[in-house]
Amino acid sequence: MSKVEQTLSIIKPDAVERNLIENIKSIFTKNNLVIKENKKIHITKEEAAEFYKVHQSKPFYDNLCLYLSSGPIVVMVLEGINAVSLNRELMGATDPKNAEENTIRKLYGISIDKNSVHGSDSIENAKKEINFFFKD
Ligand code: IDP
Ligand code: MG
Repeated sequence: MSKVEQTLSIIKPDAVERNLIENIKSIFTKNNLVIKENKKIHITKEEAAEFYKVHQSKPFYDNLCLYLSSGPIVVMVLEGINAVSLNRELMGATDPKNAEENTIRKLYGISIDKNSVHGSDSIENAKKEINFFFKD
């Protein structure tokens, strides 16, 4: 089924640091995702902890929050047909070692924690995550 959706994408500090913003955005736009909102911000560890709350019981939670708040990030709302699953496909597997050829994480990811991008994993979470960064 094809449906126009919105999803949240984050370009993480490792990718911003390596000047990969435009390369990553062009992968989205070439694949029919429109960047509806876009901002470069630097969040606090507390904000990262709130954003990643679903992972609070995981052993990597503290590092994850420290990492997302370690430098500037770019947060975007992507819109298009099946945007949530399309973005996940374009991102590739969480661990860049397991990511398919030509996915963002295969091309640019350094490691499972420095994996260059975040993407919402469901329509419901996309709504929550978009609201987290773009409250109107
Ligand atoms: P996802 O980003 O592919 O949706 P999640 O399982 O939601 O992956 O995990 C969120 C983030 O937490 C990942 O992008 C990655 O940076 C980090 N992470 C996940 N699993 C591990 C791990 O086993 N060790 C270290 N970091 C991890
Ligand atoms: Mg996830």
